[in-house]
Amino acid sequence: MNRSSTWGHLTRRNFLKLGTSLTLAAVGTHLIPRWADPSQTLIEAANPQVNIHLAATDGFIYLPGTVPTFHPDPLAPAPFTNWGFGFRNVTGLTAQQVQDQRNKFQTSAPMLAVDELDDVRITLTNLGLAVRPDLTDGHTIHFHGFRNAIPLFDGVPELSIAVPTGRDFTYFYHPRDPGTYMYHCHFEDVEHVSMGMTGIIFVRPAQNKTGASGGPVARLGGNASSPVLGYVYNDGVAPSSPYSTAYDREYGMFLSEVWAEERYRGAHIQEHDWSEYNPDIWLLNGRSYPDTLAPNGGGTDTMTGDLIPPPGRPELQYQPLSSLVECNSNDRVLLRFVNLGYQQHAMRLDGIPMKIVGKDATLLRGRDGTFNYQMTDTIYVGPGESVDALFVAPVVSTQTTFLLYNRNYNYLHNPGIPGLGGQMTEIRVSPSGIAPQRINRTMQVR
Ligand SMILES: [Cu+2]
Repeated sequence: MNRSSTWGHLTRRNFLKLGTSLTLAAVGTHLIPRWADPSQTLIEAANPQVNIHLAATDGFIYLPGTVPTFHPDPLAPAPFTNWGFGFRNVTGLTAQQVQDQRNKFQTSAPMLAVDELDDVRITLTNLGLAVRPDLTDGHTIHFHGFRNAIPLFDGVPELSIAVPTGRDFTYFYHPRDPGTYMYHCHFEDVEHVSMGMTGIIFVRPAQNKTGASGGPVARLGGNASSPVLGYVYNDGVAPSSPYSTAYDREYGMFLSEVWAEERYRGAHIQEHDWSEYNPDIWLLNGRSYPDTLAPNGGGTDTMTGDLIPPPGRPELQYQPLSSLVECNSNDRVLLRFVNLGYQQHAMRLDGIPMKIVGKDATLLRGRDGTFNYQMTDTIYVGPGESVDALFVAPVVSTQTTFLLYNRNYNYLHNPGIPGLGGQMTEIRVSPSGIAPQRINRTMQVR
């Protein structure tokens, strides 16, 4: 029998054609007009558009201390000490300025903040690796924890695409779940994450724009005179409630580690063995103590597109994120912890209790509505996890310093240097009105 010529009086080919036509007729009225439907345009216009442009490349950073053979790396031009990979915020730069950022990565990556229901487009440009042009690695953006990702925009190259050297790709997200997330490159991800292609992304709740239970619209929701800077989640309660997630100040705390041997061997075209992972330097927002206390970088130079170093600290040019927390008595302070290293960390704040209100971009509230917040002096955060913790600054009569530090003392030093280093920063509480009203002092992009 000729398989292609007879299915009764219908050829197989014609049967398939008919099936396709019927299927299109059935669903086409839903599919095709979707693109032309004016209501879609209205919905699109109602969602604020956020366009972010990131570049991925390599470069050099400064880390203190000495690890024999491996750190500082003699390949690093003064005042820098270690090679790495990372992202840069190049939003609004000219094409030439973007190209000029090759070999000028930033760590940790730019902190990104978007609003619930924003239409978020992040264009990633791969500028290549200046130190290892023999490596043709792609790069991607993986929005870790994002609940409604589709493979195309999930940044896992085995399942979708990666961005080759010299090319761009635009990722699209429509975030519906507020909270603290992270993003990282997923290409050769053990290496690219370890090399520094990691950062924090927040999704701010719709409650910022609406208030809740008679509470005010937040300043981050557009009410410039609001006493509330923002809400961590859509908590549905008044700011006076003990269950409110309202806050006056906001700080990201990004935890990672550096294994100096890996950085060195990569730069010098040598092999390393991941099973020997043995980090030497522990970082908060890309710096180790006491550099964690140095001010933020000065933003982007509009002429060159280069990062402006913190005042008097040229070696921190590519580590622009301070971890110093400054606040006034009775301020409600939000700490957004993210860990994208490879070790579990326990961050202790002596003298001020913290209230954990969210974990992994989820408000700690049961299905029956019961709030399950936790009071603690120690934040446990594993690799790939986030924790949202609020504290109320104690009433002080003179400026008082509290320490936020890794409870594992092995992570509280810089290699070869006596004394404290590593994952530690200070919380400086001033009497009311003294600390400058620095909000979002670690924020680099809206
Ligand atoms: Cu990468």
